[in-house]
Amino acid sequence: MNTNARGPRPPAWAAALAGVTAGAVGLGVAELVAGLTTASASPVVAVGGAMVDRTPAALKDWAIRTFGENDKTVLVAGIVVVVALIAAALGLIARWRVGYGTAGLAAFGVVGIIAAVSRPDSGPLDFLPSTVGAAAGAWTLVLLFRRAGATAPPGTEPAPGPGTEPGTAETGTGPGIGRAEPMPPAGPSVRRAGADLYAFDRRKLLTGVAVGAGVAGAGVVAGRLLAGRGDVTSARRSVARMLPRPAVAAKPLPAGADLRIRGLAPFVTPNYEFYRVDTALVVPGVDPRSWTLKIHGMVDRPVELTFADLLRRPLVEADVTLTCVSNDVGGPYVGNARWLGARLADVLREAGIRRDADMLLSVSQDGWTSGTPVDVVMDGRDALLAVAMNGEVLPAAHGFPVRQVVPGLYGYVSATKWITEIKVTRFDEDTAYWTPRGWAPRAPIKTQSRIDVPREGDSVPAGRTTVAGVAWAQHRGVDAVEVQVDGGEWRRATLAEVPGPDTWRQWSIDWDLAPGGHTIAVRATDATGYTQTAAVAPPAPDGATGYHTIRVRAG
Ligand SMILES: Nc1nc2c(c(=O)[nH]1)N[C@H]1C(S)=C(S)[C@@H](COP(=O)(O)O)O[C@H]1N2
Ligand SMILES: [Mo]
Repeated sequence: MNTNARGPRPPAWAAALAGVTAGAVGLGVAELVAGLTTASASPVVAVGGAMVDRTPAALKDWAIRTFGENDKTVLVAGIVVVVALIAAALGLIARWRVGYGTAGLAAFGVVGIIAAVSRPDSGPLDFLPSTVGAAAGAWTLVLLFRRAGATAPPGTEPAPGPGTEPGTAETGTGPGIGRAEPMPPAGPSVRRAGADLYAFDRRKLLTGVAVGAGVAGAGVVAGRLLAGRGDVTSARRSVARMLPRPAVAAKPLPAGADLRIRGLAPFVTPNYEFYRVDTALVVPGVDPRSWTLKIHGMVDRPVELTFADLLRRPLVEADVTLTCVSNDVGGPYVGNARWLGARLADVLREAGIRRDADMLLSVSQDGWTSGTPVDVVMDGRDALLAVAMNGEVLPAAHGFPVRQVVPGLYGYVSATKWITEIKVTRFDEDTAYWTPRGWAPRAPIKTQSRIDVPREGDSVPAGRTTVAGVAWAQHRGVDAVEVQVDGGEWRRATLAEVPGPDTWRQWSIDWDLAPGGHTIAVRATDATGYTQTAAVAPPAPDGATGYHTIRVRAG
């Protein structure tokens, strides 16, 4: 049968459905192949990753703020919807000529291939998922168009004559035609070009679509399961057994570090609640047995450490609060943990940093980069190659097996997760991931404070109310927090104890609130004597400023 002949056309809805099914089969098969080859570059992930890397900073910033930790899910859902729409369009185009539809699916495949092979961590098989997926999609489209329509073998039956009533076109009963639907009046489905009788077979199309949907779903599920082989759960378990005790243990937390006020962020952020920000659509699965850290560039002796090498070093414990530069004033992208790791400065000293180097360009397994000032890392603070977080092996999402932690610097210029490489270089020679995207090359954390209780918009009983929150000025330390109600006098809050200058600090103050609406503001002063600025600035390019201010109602 000649599906390419002009003429045989299923109705538009059927063609669109066939297109969407073909697209779904393509994506499902691609996921399956991606799982089989453990090339994590399924087209959705590859295209999504490419989009993440090419999204303007402002848009990404907006996405992070609007969708929070769900930003990746929203992106993937968006891609799937766009693919479905384009696939539907290709189905409609295929009514014209099936070859146009398959060509469109092939173009899809090419986009997927380009995205996959241009990933910084692409492997030799990364072209496969999109290639096989596109072929499967194209084949599905041809097959569905074939199923949707049947050409009566010439001469086997009376072709409806010119006098056939419109709207009740007899579709015949020959093999391959089955119980076809009555044709819509003057619909495009019945053509009588010579012997080419075309009839639209709805039932066959729908069963084909159902099979296609099944294949697509099975492909996605199986692909994901197979990709789960790259899962690091068991690797984390074996690392848990080999984690040494710290050579330099952190002092126990001061008893007064946590004010234990309901609604106030706990001093130690549990790992499962710790904010996560990164560009990775799929959490990189890094095998600690084959992991190495290469230190090269402006060094006297390039080194390559294995995970065992790292664990043989004296490990240091430190309480450090991480903060994301994208955090809005009052925002949630800040968390505090006890980290265990090797001193980065010692490792670098062994490599022998050249005098004129001023930047450490750290690289993650998935090709993300961060630029950290050399002098900050070497000044004696607890800059770590961390392997554990709050007494637990580093969670996969937080950088397993090894990440950087540098007190005092925003995450994007210091906290490289899944780290595999450090290039010792210069700021005027190398550029880290976020710099060309509108973020400052250097970014120390700004002195900030946040009100956790009450929350914006809360109603509280009139009279005495506890106002509490956290403040941070990592590596300088918080010396004072003041609270202001309705633009009046600033009053000093009580500060909780802290283990050192590298963590946030809880604070609280009791305030008598008269019935009615109130505005509560907070500001912190760090140990250098600097009081955070009231000037309101957005996160880009180097961190938001302004006082966190909430409105509450007392009554
Ligand atoms: N490999 C990699 N590491 C990364 C990032 C990233 O995108 N990729 N994002 C950084 C940013 S912007 C921040 S704020 C911290 C967040 O660390 P967390 O997710 O463990 O909280 O990780 C940093 N490390
Ligand atoms: Mo960040």
